[in-house]
Amino acid sequence: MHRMSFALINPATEERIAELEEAGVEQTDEAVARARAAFEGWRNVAPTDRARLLRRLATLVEEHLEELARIESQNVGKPIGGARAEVGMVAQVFHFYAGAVDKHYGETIPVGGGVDLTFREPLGVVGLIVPWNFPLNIASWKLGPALACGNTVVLKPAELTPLSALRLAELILDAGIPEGVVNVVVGPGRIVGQRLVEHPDVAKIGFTGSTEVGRGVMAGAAATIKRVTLELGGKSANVVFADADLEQAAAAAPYAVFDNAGQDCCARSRILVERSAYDRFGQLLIDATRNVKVGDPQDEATEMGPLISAQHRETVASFVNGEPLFRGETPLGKGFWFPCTLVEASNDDRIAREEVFGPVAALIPFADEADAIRIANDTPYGLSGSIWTENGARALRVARALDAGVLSVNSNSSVRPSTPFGGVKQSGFGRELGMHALDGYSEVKNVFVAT
Ligand code: TXE
Repeated sequence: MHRMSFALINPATEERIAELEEAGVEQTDEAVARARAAFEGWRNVAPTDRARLLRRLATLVEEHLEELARIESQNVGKPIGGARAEVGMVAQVFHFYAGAVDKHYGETIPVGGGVDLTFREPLGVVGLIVPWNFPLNIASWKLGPALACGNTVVLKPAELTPLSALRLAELILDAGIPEGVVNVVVGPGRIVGQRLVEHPDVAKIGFTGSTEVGRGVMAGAAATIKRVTLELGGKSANVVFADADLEQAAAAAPYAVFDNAGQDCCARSRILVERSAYDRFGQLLIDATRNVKVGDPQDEATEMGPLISAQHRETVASFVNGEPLFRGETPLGKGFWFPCTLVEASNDDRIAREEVFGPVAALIPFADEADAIRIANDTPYGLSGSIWTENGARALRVARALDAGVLSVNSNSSVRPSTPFGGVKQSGFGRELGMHALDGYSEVKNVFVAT
């Protein structure tokens, strides 16, 4: 069968960086069959050996950090410094799950007439579907726990950004992980992704992407009662109280939105500010945003690169109508650039309701603590968020009241290898990272033995 080829573009230069052949249903089925064939072997590898192989993979990622960071930077348009940090996290994630292999075990439960045991069994072949914004990172969040639990994998990277996953697949073999345990299939979501969702031999789909496609994945998975973990969109709030360290909050706020050019599911793209501090914070925020260094991703000083594609830039642009509060500068010439943009909004405006996935933040005033909670929760999403206050009791009160899976107080940070990550409401369900992710890649089996 003739296979289509497609070109990959560097979003900062619009240059072609690679040409690949597109896989279809047939290649997807072959990959599932290979993963299926490798499953019995992999699940029976002694836990200490499985841990050793994952640790070796983590070390190989560290040894190839610069190369992987360059690939990611060119393919996604990420600033090189940020790309290095992301690849560093990938290594940490594999280290973490190497350590988790022999720490995730069953129980004995007191019952009458015998002994009752639980086992943590792998699911089988899992399909991992990954987006283009953090290609290698998000792949590792799924691969780590999937492999630690003894599953085999078919990984589908996003069509626009498959290069780092293909290089990782080579490192996985170099680490000594047997052939067939991890299979990478590069092709369109509606063909390869869809086939994984429908395939009767795939036990679970770990999906990160848009809420719209996630809805289809969940519906498609129903036919074979597949397990799904969905990490979807967000419209997270950055809640700034007047009693916060406003300088610190304003200095951090741009990076909570403009990091990865806003193409971040955790972007705190609604900045809620207590009315009594609104003018002062607004000015500090404009000053901080003006300082964000936008430009060549290969330049060590660059903090923000271009958007992923021309098409995506059009979508982002459609959100900004009229004169914004602030619009930054971008390089001229080639590249899918979009400036850092701040707009004043009400929570009912489109800009405050839909995920922009670009460097655009909406500033929204609130009256008091109750009003802040009401506005922050008035969204179909519930992924992340930040709370800025010097009042510790208030920080905890508001953290408990917000509908979100991941919150930070006086910080923007959302992800660490050891802590659970995921959403509530239409941001999805299931947890990645930390020990919690292992629950999504294993099933509890109960065995009663009559004595
Ligand atoms: O996502 P898609 P896209 C949001 C963000 C962005 C928008 C569109 O707002 O602007 O989604 O991005 C695969 N069955 N997020 O179009 O389409 C696809 O090939 C199975 C938020 O890139 O959801 C890719 O591998 N799989 C988000 C993955 O799904 C399918 C991250 C995600 O692509 C499929 C990305 C199908 N029918 C986008 N169709 C976040 N929360 O981080 C596509 N795919």
